[in-house]
Amino acid sequence: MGIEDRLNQIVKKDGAVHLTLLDPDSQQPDVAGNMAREAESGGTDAIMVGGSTGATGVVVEETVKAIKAACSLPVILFPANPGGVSESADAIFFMSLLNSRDINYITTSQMIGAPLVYKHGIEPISMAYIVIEPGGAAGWVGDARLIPRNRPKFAVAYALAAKYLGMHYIYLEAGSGADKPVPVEMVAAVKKAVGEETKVIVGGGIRDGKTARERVKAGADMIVTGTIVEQVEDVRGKIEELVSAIKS
Ligand code: 1GP
Repeated sequence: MGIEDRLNQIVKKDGAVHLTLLDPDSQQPDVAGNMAREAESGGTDAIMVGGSTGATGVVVEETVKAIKAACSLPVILFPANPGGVSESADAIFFMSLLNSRDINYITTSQMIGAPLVYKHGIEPISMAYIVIEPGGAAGWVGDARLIPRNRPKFAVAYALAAKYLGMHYIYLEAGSGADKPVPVEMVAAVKKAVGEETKVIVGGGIRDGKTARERVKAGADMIVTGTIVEQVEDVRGKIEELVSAIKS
């Protein structure tokens, strides 16, 4: 079974998926491996690998290899550009930053990276990336026309456009380390519009079980946490808190 089918089955069975994001630019590969092992024992469903700056080439490849050696979870690439493609990963969020002003982030990087994905046999998971205020590094680097927090309609319109273009996943991103996560009203409006089949991922600024649960209750199918995992000493305990809060 492919990774996308596996994630969708977990959504069906448990009500939601938890994804742990590790930025290869934030720690050495062996440390990332240890964090992934702890996250696995805490119950996370897969490891995402990527970052807005400094997450390219050898550093990505070595981080993916260390994670694969340390745990049995699928590794999904979350690249900012074609340099974020690693041949050792299981899958890639093959994404387009729909609200970018820069065509590089909408189709050009995808055109450059697609032959690599094909060559290495990495499973592509088609995903729309929509950046919401405050947007963080992803918003700045990706030159996003940030969706205002009080305009769920704009997020819905992008999400519907993504669905009609054939994208399977919609990622609502508030930006890594955001002081405010994506508003629950926006998550609810997007999920209502796109329906059950199109999966909604929410990330950016989620630090505790309650915040994660509120977004799952509103309709998020998958929750991404990165920064908090890098900050806590007890990675396993933090992941357990998040996972138990979102799984039914
Ligand atoms: C960033 O949405 C992810 O791309 C995760 O955000 O680092 O705030 O958990 P945090």
